Parts: sequence; structure tokens; C-alpha cells
Amino acid sequence: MGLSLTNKILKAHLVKGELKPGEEIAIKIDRTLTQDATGTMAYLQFEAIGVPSVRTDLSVSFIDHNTLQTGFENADDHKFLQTVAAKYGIYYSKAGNGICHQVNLERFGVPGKTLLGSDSHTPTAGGVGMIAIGAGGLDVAVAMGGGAFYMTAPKVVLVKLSGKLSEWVSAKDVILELLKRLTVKGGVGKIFEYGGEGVKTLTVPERAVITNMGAELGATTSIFPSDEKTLEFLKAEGRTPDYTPLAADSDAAYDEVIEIDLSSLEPLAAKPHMPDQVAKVSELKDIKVDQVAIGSCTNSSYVDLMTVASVLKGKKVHPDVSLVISPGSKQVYEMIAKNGALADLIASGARILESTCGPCIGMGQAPRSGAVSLRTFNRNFEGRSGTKDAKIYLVSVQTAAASALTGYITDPRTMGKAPDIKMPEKFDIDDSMILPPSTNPDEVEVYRGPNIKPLPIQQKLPESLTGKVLLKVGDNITTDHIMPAGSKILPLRSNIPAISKYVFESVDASFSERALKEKGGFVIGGENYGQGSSREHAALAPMYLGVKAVIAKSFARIHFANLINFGILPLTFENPSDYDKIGQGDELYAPNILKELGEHKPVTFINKTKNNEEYKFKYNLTDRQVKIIKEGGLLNETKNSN
Ligand code: MIC
Ligand code: SF4
Repeated sequence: MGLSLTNKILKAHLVKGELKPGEEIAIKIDRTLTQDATGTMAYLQFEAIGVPSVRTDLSVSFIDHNTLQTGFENADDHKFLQTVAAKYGIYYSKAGNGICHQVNLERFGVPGKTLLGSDSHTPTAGGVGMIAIGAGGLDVAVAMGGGAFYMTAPKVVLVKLSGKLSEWVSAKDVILELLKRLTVKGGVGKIFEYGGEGVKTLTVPERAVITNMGAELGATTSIFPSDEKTLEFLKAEGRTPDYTPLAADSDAAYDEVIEIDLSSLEPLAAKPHMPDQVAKVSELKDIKVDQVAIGSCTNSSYVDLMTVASVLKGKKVHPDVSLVISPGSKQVYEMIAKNGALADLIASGARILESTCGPCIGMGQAPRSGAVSLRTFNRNFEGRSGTKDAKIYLVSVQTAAASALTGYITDPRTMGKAPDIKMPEKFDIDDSMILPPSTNPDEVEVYRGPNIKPLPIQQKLPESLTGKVLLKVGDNITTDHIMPAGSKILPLRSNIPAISKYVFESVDASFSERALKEKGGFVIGGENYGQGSSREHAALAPMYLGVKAVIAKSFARIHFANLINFGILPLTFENPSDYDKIGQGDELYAPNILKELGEHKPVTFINKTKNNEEYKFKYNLTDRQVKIIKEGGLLNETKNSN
């Protein structure tokens, strides 16, 4: 049996373990990516590791999340990131140059390489044939220091595409179809590899829409082969030498196969409040729309914005709709400005924002109370837009543009002939906003503003644990629930004592105060706990508040790793019905936790509130991970083993 493309790349980068699904493996990381909201912590951790310069082929620090600058915090962080980059051999993409994943695809994506990014949508680069994985900042810091990345060897799923997308149907509808079939936890432990005849019909930016939102399946990553379309894209980006053709062996073995006939798809939308609540746009047609937001790392490429401009040209946005647009990169922005499409967008009544994440992460443009907002983004978790009761639908640019004109959710197929926009043969290239590292690193002094606070340190795991159940939650809790973002909270990412006040704010605003008062405790969760973003603050801030273990039905991949990295035990129920027996406020006691972990036995918890009822909790941890937990996290473990 031959190899899948995924396993070919993983095999070429394997430094430890065996490529058997479920086994722990370690891979060499060629490149890293950070963004400003996770980057400050990642670089503080990198500094703590203490190597003089990054040991990757290439590391890039992007500024794209925290650009609202309503106070000194963001600007201070940017200066910190710029000086750290200059000192340690890292390229620095300035604020305004674009969203990390879009710029990375345009300027840095190289088939066959591995990329680790401190952002969950790092898999976007799978559109150009990379194995690109999202991780917590600490894992990225370790990779920058030359360390391998530990992960569970994934199952490889072949998504076999046939046919061709119809008019007005787009790549966004392909990934929404998969989300409909598989749900937000359907991809956990898997890599989605695209193949089949249909692949040839998709350009790299279209492929990147699909790999980007593979993150919403909970997948480790997604990848397309590197073929003539990849060459076309790299050539248009002036990077022909970066091209290598890459494909799976013709007799490659896969753990699962899913078939999608592109010709059979129609416009789809994810309804509030989860990306897998997918319905046909044609069935949502009487819903009135208050806001339309176009952009994000999913849908902000040149062809996407040209499509929107072409639909809006000569027409006006509906009087009851606020249309906001953020181009994905300076390259896209400049090109639509030069060719007049930007003027068409402005003339139609669109509000044009800068090239950043913006409304996607609640940095401005929060909709009105109870609003319906159509977004071309990738996540519609409750409250993420900045308005708790807003109803967010995730759609394609075609559906967004059509609806902006009519004021109702509109199937774009009712709009007549679809625009026929081609990817340009040559993109405009100007890398002047990507600053190379200093040639005199010793002379660079790292700037640290008052918002940069030292890293909190976790204690070693004691022999026994005791504490209250601080919170009990249900299924699919996202890291946006655990550690919200938005314009008020995001600027505090480099200040853990300050940001920890907002942990679980939208679920239970008294959480942080109670946790501090009780000197920590436990959290009980349902299925897929910690899905969504890679933000390690969803582990770091609870750690600061004294959370010792999270006991859930199952965990999402990145959050699971982040909990371990910060010394919080991720436990699962040996007997699933115990979930119902434990209540919020119950006092739990784990008398022998250290010993049981050492012996790889399930851990025993006693519920003092419920007549000393006894529970057994499991943990799917390797020896390496148990050691990290015992030491109180990866940084302690790394320091102690040096
Ligand atoms: C997101 O889309 O939620 C973010 C903001 O990009 C996060 C990273 C972060 O929280 O800083 C992600 O997806 O990893
Ligand atoms: Fe930025 Fe949104 Fe993409 Fe996250 S999902 S990187 S916030 S654009």
C-alpha cells in the first residue's frame, strides 16, 4: 500500500514515534507563525527557553488581531513584538500588511513543509500543500527553539472531490457541507486530505477557504496536493522556485473516505450559534438582515473581494443593512484599489475597514442587540461578535453580497448571471511591510511596555488535590466561552492577572472571583470541551485562578495540549453517567492523585458533598505528558530537565 500525501510529509519530518493513528509522534517543524494576540506570550516563553535565535528555517510574527488601539496596550505589544522579532531572527509583518493566514499563503506558503502556528486557522496553508498545524503559543515557542512538536498521529481521511462547482456556489459551501455531515467534533484526531478529479477545478485561494475552515471540524489539519494550480498560484506570487509537485501515491491507504460531488452543492449557511448548524440558504430566505461583514482569514482573497465588488457595482446596499468589508491583505487591498473595484464597493455604501481580523474577533463592528449578521467568517459562537444576543450566520461572499443588496438572506442564484472572476496571472508584490530581522541582534533592545507582565508559574502537582467544582458546563464549550476575546479583553493578552478576571465571563460572570476566593478547584465539562481557537490563555488564566483539573466527556485537540502545557489535568469520565452525579459547588477530594498518575492508573475522586461517593477518571496521557503535569507545566519541565 502506498502513502497518503499527509503521511509522506509527516514521515519525512518524523523524529519520534510511529505513524500509527492514536500513537504519540514528534515531528520537526520547518516554519512557525504567530499573531499578536497569542504572540506576546509565545515570545515571552521563547525568551524563557533562552536560545539566541530561532532554529527554524523561517519564523514570522504577524500583527493582525489587536489593531484597534483604544489605549496604549496594543501599540506597546506591537513594539515588543517588533523588537523581539528583530533580535531573535524573526520576520515581522506590520499591522496593515494583512491577516496572518492570508499573507502567509501569499508570501510564505511552500508545499511539503511543516508549519506550526499559534492560531487555530494555521491549516489555511494546507491549500498550498503544507502540513500546517495550529497550537498553543508555548508549543510554537518550543518549535522556534528547535524542539519537535508532539502530536497524536492522526487518522487520514480522503475527501474525494468530483464534478465542478456551479455558478454562485463556492468553496465556502464545500466546507459547510462537510460541517453539516461531520459536525464540529467530526474531525478530532484526523487530517483531511483532498483528492479526486474535482481538486483540479479549485484554485489555491479556494482550496485555502476549505483548509481554513477544516479547523471548525476540530481536525488536526487539512491538505491539498501540490499541482498545476499550485504552480499557477506560486507563479502569480512571483515564487515559482517554491513549487514542488506533491501527491499521494496512487494506491495510498486512507482510514476513511468521504465523497463530495461539487456539482451537487448549493449555497449553504451555518446558523447561530455553531459552524455545524448548516442549512440551505434557499430555506432561510425570509430572514431580515441588519449587518453583513465580509473578510476574515476565510474569505478575503482578491477573487472573493472582486466577486463582491462585481455584485455590488452600480447598486446600493439596502438601507437597513450595514455592510463592512475587510480585505485580507495589503496585496488584495492595493489591487482592488488600483483596478477601481474599491471605488465600486465604496459607491455601493460599503464601510471599508483595514486588513485585519477586525469584526471576526469582536474588534469593532459589534452588531445591534438581537441583530442578524451575515458573515463570511469561520466562527459564529455566541457572543464572539461582541453582542451576546446577535444571531450570526456564516455564508459565502456570494450570499453575503446578494443579501447586502436585498436586506434579506438571499440565495445568490436568484441574482442572474454570476460574475466570472479569475485569479490574476500576476499579483502585485510589495513586501515592504515585512521587516527582516536585525543584522545586529545584540544591539536590539527588547521594548517592554507596562502591559507586559511576567509569566505566572504553576506549582508542582501535590500528592493529593482538593477543591470545589467551580463550574459545570455542557457540550461544545469553546475557548471563546472560557477566555473571551473582543475589544475590551484582547488587549490584556500579555497581562494574565488582568485578563483572568474575564474567565468564563459570558457563562458565569462570578467565576473568576469565586475561583480566587476558593483558591481554585475543578471544572466539569461535556463533549468537545475547549473547541475553537488555539489561545493558551484559556488554560493559562484558569491556571492562574487555581483550576487544578478539568473533568470532561471529551476534549478538543489544541485545548487539551494547552491544559497539559500549563499543568492542568485533563481528565475524562470512566463511567459517563458520573457527569450527572457531580454538581456545581460539590467538594471533591483526590487523595492519591500523584501516586495514581505515576502508576498510570485511573485517578480516584471522592465527592465529600455527596456522601463520599467515589468516581474514577481516566486520562489519555503519555509518559511525557504525565511528567509535564507533575512538574507543573511544560516550561517547568523543560527548565528542570536542562
Ligand atoms: C480566533 O479566531 O479565535 C483567533 C483569535 O484567531 C484565535 C487565536 C487567539 O485567540 O488569539 C485562534 O483561532 O486560534
Ligand atoms: Fe483572525 Fe478571525 Fe482568522 Fe482568527 S478566524 S485568525 S480572528 S480572521
